[in-house]
Amino acid sequence: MTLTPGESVTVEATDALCQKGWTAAELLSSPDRLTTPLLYGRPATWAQALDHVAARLEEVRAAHGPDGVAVFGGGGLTNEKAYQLGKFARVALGTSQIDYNGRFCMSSAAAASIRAFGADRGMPFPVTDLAEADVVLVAGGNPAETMPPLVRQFAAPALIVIDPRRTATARLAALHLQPTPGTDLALALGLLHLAIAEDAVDTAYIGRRTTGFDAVRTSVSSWWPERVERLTGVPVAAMRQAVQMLKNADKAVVLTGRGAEQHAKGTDTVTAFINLALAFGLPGTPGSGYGCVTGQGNGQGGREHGQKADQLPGYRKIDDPAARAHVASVWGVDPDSLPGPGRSAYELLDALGTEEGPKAMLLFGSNPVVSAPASARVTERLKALDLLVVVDFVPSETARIAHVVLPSTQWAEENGTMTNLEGRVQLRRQAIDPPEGVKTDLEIIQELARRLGHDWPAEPREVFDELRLASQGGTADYAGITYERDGVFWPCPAPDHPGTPRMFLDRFHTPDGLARFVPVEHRAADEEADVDYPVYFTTGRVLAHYQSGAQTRRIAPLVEASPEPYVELHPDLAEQLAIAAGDLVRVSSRRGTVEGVARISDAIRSDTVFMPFHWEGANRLTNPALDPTSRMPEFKVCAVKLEKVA
Ligand SMILES: Nc1nc2c(c(=O)[nH]1)N[C@H]1C(S)=C(S)[C@@H](COP(=O)(O)OP(=O)(O)OC[C@H]3O[C@@H](n4cnc5c(=O)[nH]c(N)nc54)[C@H](O)[C@@H]3O)O[C@H]1N2
Ligand SMILES: Nc1nc2c(c(=O)[nH]1)N[C@H]1C(S)=C(S)[C@@H](COP(=O)(O)OP(=O)(O)OC[C@H]3O[C@@H](n4cnc5c(=O)[nH]c(N)nc54)[C@H](O)[C@@H]3O)O[C@H]1N2
Ligand SMILES: [Mo]
Repeated sequence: MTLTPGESVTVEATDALCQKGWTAAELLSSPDRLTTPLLYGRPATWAQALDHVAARLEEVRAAHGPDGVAVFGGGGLTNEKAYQLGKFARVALGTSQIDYNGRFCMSSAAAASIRAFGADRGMPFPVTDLAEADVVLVAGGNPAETMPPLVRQFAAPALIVIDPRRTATARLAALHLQPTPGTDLALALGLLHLAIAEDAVDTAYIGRRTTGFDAVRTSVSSWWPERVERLTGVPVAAMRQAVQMLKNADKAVVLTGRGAEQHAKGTDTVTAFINLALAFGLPGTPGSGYGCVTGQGNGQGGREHGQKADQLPGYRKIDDPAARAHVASVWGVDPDSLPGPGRSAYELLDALGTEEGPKAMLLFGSNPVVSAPASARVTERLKALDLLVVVDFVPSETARIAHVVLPSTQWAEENGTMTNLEGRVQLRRQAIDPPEGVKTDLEIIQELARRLGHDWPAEPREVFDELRLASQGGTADYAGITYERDGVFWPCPAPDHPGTPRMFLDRFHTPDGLARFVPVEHRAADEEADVDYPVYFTTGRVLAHYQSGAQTRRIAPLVEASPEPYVELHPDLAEQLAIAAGDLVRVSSRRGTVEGVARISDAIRSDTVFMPFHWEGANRLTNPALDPTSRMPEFKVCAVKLEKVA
């Protein structure tokens, strides 16, 4: 069967997609598969490539110090790889300069959850709870296209979807709120204002389980519905309906996706939605809650084991002396030798090759030439490096500009664990033999570490057992999880502990056990539409394409894939600009220009255009302005102008 993106995404169709029963070999086959190391574009032996990399790393370290070398990871890596990469950076290289693409993914939601609950586990309850809820509010997520199996949980609850586009998910909704990109924070403040005004909040829960409500109540008092309507474009009646739905629900869930999170005020926006959820008494209540719909194969586990500049394994903070002492003891090093925190992902990429910045970088599991904001600038920085080493299984756009490319195995060719969006640790077993000539990421790290004087295992189970020790006593405690105990929810501190499907039932992860209301203020997008760049630009995903691999990783033949990049715009805007469906359109921002084919649709606001980010180009336009807390770039809103290409 074939699915068409948009209307036809239904529970039945996504079930069929999930149950199609493709073999791993069918899913993995790629004509572009890399099977030989490449040294300056030429095939080389593994010994030549690894010796060269190790020697160059030593040179850079000698000339510029340990921070001269950077490491960049990804949320697609297994837990074992993410852990070993963090250890490799801190111990073998001694560098503080490590970060990963999760910074571009859900870091705002993680920061907001930690601020409110003292801990972040994406969805702190099983996804099956969603099916039991009466109402699910989805702010800035399009799971019908990005998480099709989740749609099965949406059959019963009434959905409220907040998205500037009437997406496949919005079409399943009882209520669709369609704000201008970048205005969700005002919308959430307005919803809370209304909930308080209409006496819809759960005062007993607020008194028993939270602190800080009074300051939040005061902070939303000036966010009258009419003011919010003017700012967001969402009618007052629709806001009232949303509040009524939440008020009447016995069980309700608030979810955020990248649409609400990928903003220079993403942390505060998610905080405003968490405040709303707390006001209705949802977090830590069985069957209800707040959750972030985490992306990537291991988006959850990827953030827990120390790939992030400010973190150590167990979701520990690198500037916490007790955390440093524990992890250093597992690693057999002096706590004072652990470097960091270092730069965040975009700040790291933007510093590459500069006087103060790293001169060499090892990259595992990301393709920043396509996926980083202001990508033309980032590409220049990558090209300015003395040494760029990319480990991948296909020649990504970033691999194509690397000095050294090391070919690795991919998922079904190796064992490893992944932690899913609800915090369950799952063993992904090897299903097929890798092609001749490739090594696993763990073997590559082992070989490089050996050349730098360390003898480390490359067997996933051995690495996992060390990770268990390193995580022991941390927030994400894996100590009791083993390769034999598949599907356990963390925290799980001991082998006889059942794991924790629902967090926060008795207390939140804060010193006093209470959740914190945090007052936040709305502000405009970093770059507002103006006379020169009069249209809002937003980006995201479509069902048929996966991440930065529009060319190499489409899920065709399952779904109808677009052969070329496109721009979605409203008929009114198209008419004003004399653009017809199928015309080639040039879209420009202050940072660059991209071309795409016009798709005209009344599903999008007339002040906004949308472009999938799967193709190289959309990110030439995006704004790298960063959230002050999470350091998340403003992927979801900037200002552009459009013209038809003659
Ligand atoms: N098919 C497919 N599935 C995927 C992926 C993929 O590439 N392809 N990637 C995976 C990954 S890594 C992730 S992180 C998840 C992401 O999953 P989602 O968060 O669902 O994905 P996005 O399409 O990035 O953004 C969701 C929606 O945000 C809307 N949006 C844009 N700007 C705003 C705004 O200012 N406010 C609001 N409220 N909404 C806005 C967009 O119109 C879009 O429909 O998907 C995962 N699943
Ligand atoms: N404009 C805009 N930009 C965005 C987004 C957006 O919504 N809009 N979304 C952001 C988000 S949420 C994300 S997650 C990022 C994603 O963007 P990237 O960080 O670039 O991630 P991928 O496109 O998944 O690329 C992963 C690369 O690693 C390789 N790879 C996969 N698994 C492994 C492995 O196990 N080992 C090794 N060595 N390599 C592996 C793949 O072949 C691929 O080349 O993009 C971000 N950029
Ligand atoms: Mo992501």
